[in-house]
Amino acid sequence: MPLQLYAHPFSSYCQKVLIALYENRTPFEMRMLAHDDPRVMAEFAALWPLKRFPVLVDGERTVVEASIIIEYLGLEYPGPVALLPADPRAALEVRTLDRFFDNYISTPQQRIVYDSLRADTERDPRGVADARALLDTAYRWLDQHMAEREWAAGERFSLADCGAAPSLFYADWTHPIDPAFTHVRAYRQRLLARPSFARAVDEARPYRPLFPLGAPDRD
Ligand SMILES: N[C@@H](CCC(=O)N[C@@H](CS)C(=O)NCC(=O)O)C(=O)O
Repeated sequence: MPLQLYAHPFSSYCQKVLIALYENRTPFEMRMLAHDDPRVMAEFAALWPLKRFPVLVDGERTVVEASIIIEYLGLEYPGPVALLPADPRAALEVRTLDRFFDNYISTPQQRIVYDSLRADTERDPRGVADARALLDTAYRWLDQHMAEREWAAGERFSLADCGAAPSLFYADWTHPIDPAFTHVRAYRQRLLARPSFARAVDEARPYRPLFPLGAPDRD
């Protein structure tokens, strides 16, 4: 049975895993999450009651959390691109950067988007302001961090870049990266040029009208 990925092409955390799958040309079957397909939605809810996607199914095994899925793929289905270095200390650096993109770029970005979906009476202006301030601080830190490196953890494309690509992509749509942060903007462009992410972005293009804040007319 092929690997099955319960996912949606427009989701940032799904794109994170798709990048890893595409980097290593790992075969898998997409179980597309769509509200007009209750059978897939029910399978997904039964697999992971927390209902956060993506979810990977490998035979009897269910793997959740994008970073863990990518680590699992590296262990069970290794390919030419090792997304975690074999050296445990180098791997710590990669995992640190991966946490940075999830916690300090993706999380505040999602907070702003989810807030926009609420009724006016349930909005959380303080939470949104905090999220925007956190993104500004994270962009500033990342700009210095990326000043002299090609990829987030150094010379090699890694798990951290899988997370960075969609999180910076949507964060810039949600809370534009100041032009002064030239290194962050250049890094975002390098990520967009990476074939694995370019493919994920292309596959998600038809869903842009779904972006709650209104997708800009650019990548
Ligand atoms: N910590 C999870 C986060 C996954 C996540 O937030 N996925 C979003 C889609 S990008 C989701 O499930 N959203 C549905 C919801 O929040 O109810 C991971 O790393 O996989």
